[in-house]
Formats: sequence, C-alpha cells, structure tokens
Amino acid sequence: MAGEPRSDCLFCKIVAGEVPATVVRETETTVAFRDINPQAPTHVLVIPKEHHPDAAALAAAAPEVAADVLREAGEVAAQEKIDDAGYRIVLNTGAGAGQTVFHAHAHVLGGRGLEWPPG
Ligand code: IU
Repeated sequence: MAGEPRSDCLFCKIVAGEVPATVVRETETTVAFRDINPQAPTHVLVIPKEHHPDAAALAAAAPEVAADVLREAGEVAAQEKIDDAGYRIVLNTGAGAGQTVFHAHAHVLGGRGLEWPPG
C-alpha cells in the first residue's frame, strides 16, 4: 500500500532507527539527516516518514506530506544558516536524473556557490 514501510528500503530503515543517521531535525511526518557523501558544506536530506518512491509519487499520494518536506527543507536551511546566501532544494527523480535511493527525498545544499545549470 502507498506509504507503507518497505523492508528493502534504506531510508525506511533510517526512519525506523535500524540504520544510523545524523539527524538534524524531525517532525511527525519527516526526518532530516546529513548526507553521508556531502556535495556542499551543508548537505542534508529531508525525507517523509512514509515510503513513496519519489517526490512526484509523494505529492500525488500525500500532498500534505510533500508540503511538510518542502517546509522542513526551508527550516533546515534556516537552522544551518545557509538561507541568507541562498541554497538549493534538489528532487532527483528517476535513475536517469541521478536518483539512487527510491524513497522520496529532498536534498538541501548550501554553504558554497552553486552554479546553474547543474550537471
Ligand atoms: P539521490 O538523489 O537518490 O542520488 O540521493 C541519495 C542520497 O542518499 C545520496 O546523496 C547519498 O549520498 C545519500 N545516502 C545517505 O545519505 N546515506 C546512505 O546510507 C546512502 C545514501 I546508501
């Protein structure tokens, strides 16, 4: 069923506390933790606690939780003090776009100059 935890999903295991992560924020519906392979001085992932394979699927199945993820991305940026300089929220969707973990997540990147377009 949409949203149910999956035993083969790494991020569901982080939500369950079965895999360690450096959590920086948590709400009723979301968890934010530091990316293990940071691409910027601040690189935090915000995930819904529910399992959805990508951001579009999340928004279709649970739009209020998708809004929570975006709101939390902004809260992370403020907490990390990268909001004044500007930061990027990235939602890689599909393997061709670089998605490697198929549990919806927003990357929050900042603390350095960010070029456009991304590679
Ligand atoms: P992507 O958009 O699916 O490529 O992002 C997945 C991210 O998850 C990627 O930046 C990884 O470094 C990160 N990650 C993590 O933080 N902890 C892990 O145990 C694993 C991946 I596996």
